[in-house]
Amino acid sequence: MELLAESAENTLVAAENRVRQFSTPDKIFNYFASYQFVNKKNGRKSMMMTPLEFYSSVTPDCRRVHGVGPGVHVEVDQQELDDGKVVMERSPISGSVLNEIGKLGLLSYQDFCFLLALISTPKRYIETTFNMFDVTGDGHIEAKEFAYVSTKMAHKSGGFGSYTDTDQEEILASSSGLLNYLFGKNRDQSLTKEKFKKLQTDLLDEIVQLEFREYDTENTGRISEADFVNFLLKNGKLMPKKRAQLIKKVQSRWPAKGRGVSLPSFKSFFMVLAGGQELERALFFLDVEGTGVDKEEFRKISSWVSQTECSDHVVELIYEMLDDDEDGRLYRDDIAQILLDWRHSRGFAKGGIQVSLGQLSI
Ligand SMILES: [Ca+2]
Ligand SMILES: [Ca+2]
Repeated sequence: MELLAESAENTLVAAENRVRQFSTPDKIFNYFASYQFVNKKNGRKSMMMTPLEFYSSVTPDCRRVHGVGPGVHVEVDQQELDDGKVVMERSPISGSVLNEIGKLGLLSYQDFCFLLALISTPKRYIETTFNMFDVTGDGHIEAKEFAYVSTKMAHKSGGFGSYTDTDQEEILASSSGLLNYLFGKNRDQSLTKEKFKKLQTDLLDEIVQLEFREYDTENTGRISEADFVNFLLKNGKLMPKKRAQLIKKVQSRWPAKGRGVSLPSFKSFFMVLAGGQELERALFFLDVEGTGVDKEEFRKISSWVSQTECSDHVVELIYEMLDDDEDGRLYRDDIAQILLDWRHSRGFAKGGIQVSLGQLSI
């Protein structure tokens, strides 16, 4: 029986991985959102998700919360929300920002697009992102500016967001937990650059911790080297046989009682991967002679991309996996595909702020 349940869950996990990887953001949102908010005043209905459903929608292999699928939802109205009748799964992380937002309401599609953009934009460019929202350039994002830009950003079927007065009224009056969190229920608070940056940091911290706990089920603070390989290669185009080989290789170097990977090391490499093409570009830059980069150079690049110290052990692991010819050097091609797959598997490639400068894009 248990085996059967497990294989059913594996099938579901694989199906959800495909949704995250191949669907457009609106379809991803509809798949994971389990509520339909009914506005009793005008009869309008809109899909909404819980903060943990947001986590699930950007985390491949997620088993904490599963999507309900398109067209499946529970109807709620403002009264029911205010009365606390919506029972949401809560995040186990202490000081959880997802729970803080959840206490104030659900997430709309615009919220989803915004949060996705926030976590998939490299920290180095967060000020640029802030400036995009601060339309008036006075150093504060007001609720109106937020509504305007997030609607423009939201991908809608039939083209990107258009924006009308009705949209603005709807959004500002909506029960969005994120708007309540950022601008207060009366929409009279504004968002400073500091608060904006803090939101990105807090969100990423929590999402990374939640994902780490998917492996570290007993909350020991470490995961095995093999789990780290799984985390890196999730959904990659790598053949299952090749993946199994890599895991075996890593396991034989660091057997069950190996050192393991700590949460800070995991987090710092998550940031490297989330940094878009930064790592690839930096590798290319340092490797103009085409001789590859050694471990120390790789560690330096990774630390600089993630803006945190990348651990020696993680670098050892990466080389164990990817340095096929064992010359102690990695080339751009050794890592480019993994990086790309990793971002695609969580929809980051669709959500990040895109900036381009001539032929260069981030
Ligand atoms: Ca402003
Ligand atoms: Ca090599």
